[in-house]
Amino acid sequence: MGTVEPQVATASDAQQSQEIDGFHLVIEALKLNGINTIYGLPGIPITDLARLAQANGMRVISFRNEVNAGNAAAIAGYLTGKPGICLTVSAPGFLNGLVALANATTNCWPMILISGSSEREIVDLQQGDYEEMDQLAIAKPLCKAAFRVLHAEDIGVGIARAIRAACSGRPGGVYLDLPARLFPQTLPEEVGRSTLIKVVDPAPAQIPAPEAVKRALDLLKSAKKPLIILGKGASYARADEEIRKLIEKTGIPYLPMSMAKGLLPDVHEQSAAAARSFVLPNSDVVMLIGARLNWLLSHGKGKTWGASSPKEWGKQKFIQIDISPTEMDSNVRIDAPVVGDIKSCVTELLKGIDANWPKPPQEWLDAIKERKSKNIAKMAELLSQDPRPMNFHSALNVVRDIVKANPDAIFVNEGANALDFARAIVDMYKPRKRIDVGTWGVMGIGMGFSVAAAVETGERVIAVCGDSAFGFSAQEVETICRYNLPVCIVVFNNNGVYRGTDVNQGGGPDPAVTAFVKDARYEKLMEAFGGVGVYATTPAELRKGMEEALKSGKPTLINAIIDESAGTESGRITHPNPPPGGKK
Ligand code: ADP
Ligand code: TPW
Repeated sequence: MGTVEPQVATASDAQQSQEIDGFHLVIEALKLNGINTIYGLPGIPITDLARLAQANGMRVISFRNEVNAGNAAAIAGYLTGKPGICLTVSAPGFLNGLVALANATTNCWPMILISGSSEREIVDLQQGDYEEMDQLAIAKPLCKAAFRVLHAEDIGVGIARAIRAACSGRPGGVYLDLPARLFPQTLPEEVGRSTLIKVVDPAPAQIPAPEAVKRALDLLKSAKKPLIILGKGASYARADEEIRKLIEKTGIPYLPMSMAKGLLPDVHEQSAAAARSFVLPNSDVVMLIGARLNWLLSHGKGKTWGASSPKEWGKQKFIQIDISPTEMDSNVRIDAPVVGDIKSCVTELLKGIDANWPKPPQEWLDAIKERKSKNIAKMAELLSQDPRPMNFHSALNVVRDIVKANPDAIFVNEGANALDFARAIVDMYKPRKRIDVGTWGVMGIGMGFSVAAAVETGERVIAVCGDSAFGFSAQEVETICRYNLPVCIVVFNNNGVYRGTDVNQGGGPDPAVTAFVKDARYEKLMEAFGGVGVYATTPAELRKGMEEALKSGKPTLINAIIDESAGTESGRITHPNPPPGGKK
């Protein structure tokens, strides 16, 4: 391998002489592996790769900024289980895409960032090539794996390795560096095609050890106050039926993490979501399925878990099902680790759960039920109010109804208050329908996720975004219009980050750091590109706008005017901004 000299040839020369070039080998290698969509942004040296991909039947979605193309690829990976592809130009385009690649890796989603790059000889001697950058070295620490292909005959291996690295074990982001000089290299057509690899079983099942399964079952059976927590790894694993059976056969209450909402319908009677702050500190045995004990679960200790001092840590016993063995004991002791893929693990657990399985003590179930009813009644009271201007609750009450009436639609959600309240208020009814800011709480996923959700699923998309969050990817409204995607964006406009009421504490003429232009007309952005813009100041206007958008499938942006004083700092996050003055 590695002996073919680079040739100076164009794509069309190669075809005439029964040769195949690097461009076509990359495209054929992707297609051979069932990858038919590329999210990217063209430019040197990958413009022709994108053109030829389109010419050869791939769907190529061109964005206005690579960050959004990258986010689209990342969520395409989550939604399909196949790596989402993002294609970028060298250096600056690559760096934009890298943000999303790092985010995909953090969230355990399969994605491949393919970037063109400058010539190795010049980059390594730092002689100042066009968009020079040692991209492979920069990508490596930020993703799961990184590869470079220098010779056309290695393209098949490069893409196969990238697919395997992205999908197998704990999924993640992979960087694939394709220098400009690779693309025009040619090989005899037959030789070239023979080097391509169709990856067999890219995400092999990982069966858990029988003793690990037994340990977990024994512990679960002994519980007096058991709880199951479902994370987005459980949604990703597509073990929907097995998980439903596990929950219903054991009768154990469960909590869905944000993107696991809908894995079972949120209205399921065993859902303890409305009693979260009761079940976490009071449970005795907790089974985590595809959820990490990171900040989103307060690291499994502290006040949230009823264990304020280190002495009390481990008050709960934990069972954890995860494909990554090193996830175990990352925050607190895991008493029964079950390492394997979720489908295999839950299937094995189900074998030990028969009709004689003891239901959780009624006292525990009643206590949860009581808490739930109280909190649901409190929420219903808030949702029934109809203030002017709208607040988060009255606007989300409309969104909640619309999502209920359109359970197949994908719900994209970002912001602080717009996120936290929507998570609590908007019920999901089917698996993998809610996609949001994920593990990092990253703003700016809105439009990239919306585009990919529409492209990959063919369903309607509802995106509820805070006005700050929306601004990060707002330029992709043009992309949504260009591809005529059925996306209904609802911007919760409260004139700023968190809220719009802050004032400059120095008293100068500049606005406060969190304040935006008052009463900005975001809907005109959509109208500028031929979509439908709606200005909504009442729930009735919001409802009408959303209903029409879902009916017509036309790109729509609803500027929903929210009371600028309604939001709280950082939403309801458990990690507030550190306060000034050294106070704890
Ligand atoms: P959440 O944010 O919803 O709590 P996390 O992203 O923290 O979820 O956790 C997802 C976990 O799921 C990761 O630890 C990952 O290793 C695991 N995971 C992903 N896919 C699978 C799978 N197919 N089988 C087992 N574990 C998986
Ligand atoms: C990439 C920090 C967290 S939440 C937020 C920012 C800027 C915006 C909140 O205001 P928004 O929502 O969207 O108007 P709402 O409903 O509260 O009014 N940069 C990145 N990610 C994060 N998380 C931030 C900054 C942040």
